Amino acid sequence: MTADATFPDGFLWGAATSAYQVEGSPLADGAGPSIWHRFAHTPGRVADGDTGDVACDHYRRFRDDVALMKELGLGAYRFSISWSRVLPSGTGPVNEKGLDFYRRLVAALREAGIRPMATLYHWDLPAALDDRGGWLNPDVAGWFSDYARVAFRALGDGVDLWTTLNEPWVVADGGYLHGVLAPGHASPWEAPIAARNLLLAHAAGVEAFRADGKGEIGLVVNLEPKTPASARPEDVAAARRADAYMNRQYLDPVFLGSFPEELRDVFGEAWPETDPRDLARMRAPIDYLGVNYYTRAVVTDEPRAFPVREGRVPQRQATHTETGWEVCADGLYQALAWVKARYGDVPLYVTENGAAFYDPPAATGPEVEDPLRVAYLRDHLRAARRAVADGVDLRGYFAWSLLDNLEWSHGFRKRFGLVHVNFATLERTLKSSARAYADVIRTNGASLGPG
Ligand code: IFM
Repeated sequence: MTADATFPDGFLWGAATSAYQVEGSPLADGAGPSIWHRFAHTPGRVADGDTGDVACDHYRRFRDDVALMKELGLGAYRFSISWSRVLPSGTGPVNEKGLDFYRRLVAALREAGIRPMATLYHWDLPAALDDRGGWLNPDVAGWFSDYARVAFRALGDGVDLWTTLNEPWVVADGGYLHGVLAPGHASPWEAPIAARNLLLAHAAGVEAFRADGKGEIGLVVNLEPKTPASARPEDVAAARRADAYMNRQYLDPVFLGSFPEELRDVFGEAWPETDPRDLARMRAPIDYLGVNYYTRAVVTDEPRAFPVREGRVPQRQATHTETGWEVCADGLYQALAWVKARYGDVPLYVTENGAAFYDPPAATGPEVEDPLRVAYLRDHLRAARRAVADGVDLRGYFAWSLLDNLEWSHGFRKRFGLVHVNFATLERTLKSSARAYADVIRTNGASLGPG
């Protein structure tokens, strides 16, 4: 395939969201609170005091949103299920009304000819489970697989692409090492424990799927190529540590059955010994890997950046997004090629890719012009196409995000959507990036031109 050709036949074109970021009505119909509900309602945790109480009101407007997806020609929609809607206390009685929301969503998607891709965990642990230790409690793997089984049984006829966890690295790093995301702990002792329990929960979910699920199941990780800023041994070592911490900490156990050695250096005494039986469990075979890609890092040794000692060298000539991330489309190519080189021919999806750029709070015309996002999308899709041309088994691409939504601790200010949301009126307006993406989908990539 030449780099100006279309994507392979059957390539899945989608867009993604997650429950707490878009749904709103977090306690409706018998749902229990999640850690994000609790975190967002704690003063000072989320910018501007924003919460997911209303968010995009997708819980009540999902039919309109599915109509928008159809208008754009999406072949798939990646969403997440809120655990505490389904099991308000995390374990125990099932809340059928909570499940009904997802039954209705899946039916509407099927009806529109859009394939549902469901993520079981996108950061919103039931608060009742956090009260029992959350991701630090070794029982969490069992709690997760019980919940997963409920979801597989209730939605398995409509959903054939499942994901256990979204970005376990962020859960442990933001939630347990740095405390900037729920549940807001900051402890190098807790982070490796949370990471192991996430991996064990993932594996238990896969095991439950093999007994009770239909279709395919995979894991979604966020990858960031780490390039040393210089040939200095200190910078080279820092880039290796950063790569081990972010990229290999989750994938080595899943694909190779081991943890990267560098993590002992990163965590020192806080790095626990691993039971070989746990490592064997974590290696449960998956059907695909989802890669979320946003940026890369040029790394220098920074002893004050405890515990990874990763300094990031700003690339002053590059464009940066509103979240401060360098735009580097080639990093997507590198991430995909790296997975193939290190772990073999795993079927891959880009499950998230996108950018927050400044868009106005209210649309003033029939469409919101977002030229930077149009260019971002074009360049990253070209990079994905080059990866396919070079033999990467990439089966689909999901833009992050379908809608502007609650960007976690940043609140509603950081807009990633292809579709603009006016958070005062909840009105949806297509951005020019949505139109450009619809063209890509319609032409299976040919509209990207050569490159
Ligand atoms: O909004 C998040 C999403 O929930 C997980 N991946 C990264 C996105 C942008 O920060």
